[in-house]
Amino acid sequence: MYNPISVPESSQAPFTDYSRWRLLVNDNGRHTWHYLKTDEEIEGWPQTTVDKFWLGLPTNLPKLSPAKDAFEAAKNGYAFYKNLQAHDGHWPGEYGGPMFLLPGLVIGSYVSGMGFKDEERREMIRYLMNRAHPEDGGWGIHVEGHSTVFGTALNYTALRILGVSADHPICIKARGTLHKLGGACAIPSWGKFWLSILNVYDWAGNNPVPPELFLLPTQLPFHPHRWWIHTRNVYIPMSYLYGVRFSAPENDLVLSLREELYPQNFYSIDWPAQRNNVSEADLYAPHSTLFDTLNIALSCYELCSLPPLRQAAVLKVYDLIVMEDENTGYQTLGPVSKMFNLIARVHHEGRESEAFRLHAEKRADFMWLGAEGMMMCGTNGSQLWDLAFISQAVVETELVELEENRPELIKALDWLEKGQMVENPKHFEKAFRHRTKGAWGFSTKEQGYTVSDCTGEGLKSVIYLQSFEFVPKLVSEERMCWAVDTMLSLQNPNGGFASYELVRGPQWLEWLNPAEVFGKYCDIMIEFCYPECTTSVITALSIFRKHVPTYRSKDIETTIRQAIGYLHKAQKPEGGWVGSWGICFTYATMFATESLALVGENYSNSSHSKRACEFLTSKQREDGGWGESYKSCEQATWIEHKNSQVVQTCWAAMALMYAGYPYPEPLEKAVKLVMDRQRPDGSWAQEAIEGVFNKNCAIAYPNFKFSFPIWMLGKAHWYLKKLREQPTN
Ligand code: LAN
Repeated sequence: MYNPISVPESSQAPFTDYSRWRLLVNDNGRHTWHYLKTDEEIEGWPQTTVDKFWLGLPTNLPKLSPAKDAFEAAKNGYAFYKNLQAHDGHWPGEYGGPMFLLPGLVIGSYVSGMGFKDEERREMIRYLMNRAHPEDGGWGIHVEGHSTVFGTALNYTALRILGVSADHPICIKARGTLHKLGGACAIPSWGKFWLSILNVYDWAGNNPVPPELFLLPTQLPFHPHRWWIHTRNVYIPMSYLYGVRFSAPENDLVLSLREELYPQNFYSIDWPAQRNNVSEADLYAPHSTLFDTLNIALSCYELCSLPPLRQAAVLKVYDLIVMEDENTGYQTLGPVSKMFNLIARVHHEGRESEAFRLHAEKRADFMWLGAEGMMMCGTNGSQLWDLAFISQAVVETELVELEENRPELIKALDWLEKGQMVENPKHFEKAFRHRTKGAWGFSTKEQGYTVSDCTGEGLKSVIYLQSFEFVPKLVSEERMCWAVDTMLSLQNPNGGFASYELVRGPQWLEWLNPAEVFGKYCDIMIEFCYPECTTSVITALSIFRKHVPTYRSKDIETTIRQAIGYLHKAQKPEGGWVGSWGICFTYATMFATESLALVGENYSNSSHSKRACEFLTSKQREDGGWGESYKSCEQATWIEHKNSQVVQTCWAAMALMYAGYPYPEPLEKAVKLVMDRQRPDGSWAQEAIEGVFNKNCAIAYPNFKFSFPIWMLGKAHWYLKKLREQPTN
């Protein structure tokens, strides 16, 4: 355990002095939090509005004149939101939600011998305390989810490592819940893995994760390079750590956790019998019989695996780990691979290595201090994504026409220019990577992963912004063409677009989903086509071809046609599209009707658009809003949230406008609701969580509560005006 820390029983007030925290933004989008210790430091680095806002301190921004119409409300919204732009042009933000990431940060750092600053530890403890469910003291897989063994055992362990005593009320309560749920034996596979690394669960209680898979010929349909990139990039370091059976040394904390985490005697547990033991509270995607059978075979292989073969496989995956670190400036693809890679690097090269130093430096990019304490984010930020939406919003709403709104847009374009990837990865095919030249990723250029829809939204934003005279033309036409090449390279035979790569593996691989808590026979083992990703690409290509009609025009035409075909097929009979990355139908349907409109399909001439509108209007509530629970994504069916939500109301209203919905009432009611919920300074309050991944895990997009209301209100103002001028019958 790091040195014991004594913390209060109540976590409401910060455990550190919040006036001393600063967000450092550098290197085009990197953001890291720093605690200033001395008065000189404080004097030299005053706290900004961005700092204050995200820390939950009063921003004291002025009250604005009350909006008389939707355009004025959008204008007020942007007048507020401008203050949250960082000096480099992007809008930083918190990216929390999943509750299994902070334990990875803490366990991974601890076993690698990487410390934390005292203030960071205190605020991580506070975050975990604030996020414990008030009724039972446990944690779920995400902030809004019910308590599970996964969430409770891992976050409990994190608290203990961070220095909280087992006798603290927060630990006593959480331990009670953990034991009621079955104790750590019933933790899902990823939890078993983390606890084994810490040496508080036995490796024999894990299903095998053999690195030898990477020695197989790449032509095989199940070779890991064909898996979804997140599954692959987590499997790679896991197979290294499993291959070497990494285990932290025994110490007092380890010995004590072996007692605390289990209702039974740790030393009498039959470990092999625990491999498939998963508590009911956690089980979302049960193993298939095929997977269980495969595990029996692999377990037999483990008993007789040849040491030289194992050694060769371990070195092969280590090579992949090093290439991934170098390709991403040590950010890696995501927060889970980040910590697994770190442990593997330290195991292989030691704590004095350059790899340790670089991993330590970039670990800070995932640690975000919010009003409730310090968390581990879902990525190293959502820089491109948030910037792209607000830039398009300002253009589409005509807020851009106001002189006062222009400086931020120039800075945003500058960020986009610097954020575009202009080369393929250093380690390319050898590391199984897709091309990156011309692409934008979800966060920063350094992270370096092409995402289909981020490239689409990035390109759209550039074209939108550069169409104004006051904006310098920073991104050349040649560079836009590279983005188009990348997008075209990502279309699948069914016309759809997946997230980072082409779909490389067969659908039946989903039967080998080991995760238990994610996906359900789809979306986790292999790439998968998503309506949202497909539509961003369609809209970007449609806008690009208006701008540069000569470049690969036939390819673009065919791509769009096939993508629209995919989109038509993906529509649910009721009229909506299921969202995979936002909650849920309102999100995906907004993207879908936008792309249908760009190929000329709307309410009056397309049964698809019409059905979409009818579906959405049937879900509008009395108060004019829409509200769906994150459970809609888990179950792929509309499930009402208890309250209507500003962000979802905006998505639904935008969907109707893209579709050219001819009746004003639903939109007027939506506008009224969103205007009524606007605060005097132009902002909106945080409501329910907005995003999701792997069907089961919610993730926060707190910047959406600004970009989408601004966008919807501004758009609705002009749309309703036009409708009133040309009334339909
Ligand atoms: C994200 C965030 C952004 C998201 C969109 C761009 C919105 C989407 O349209 C494409 C997929 C993508 C890039 C995406 C993929 C999965 C991510 C990276 C995340 C939801 C953020 C966190 C999540 C990642 C898998 C979390 C780590 C957990 C594991 C299970 C590895």
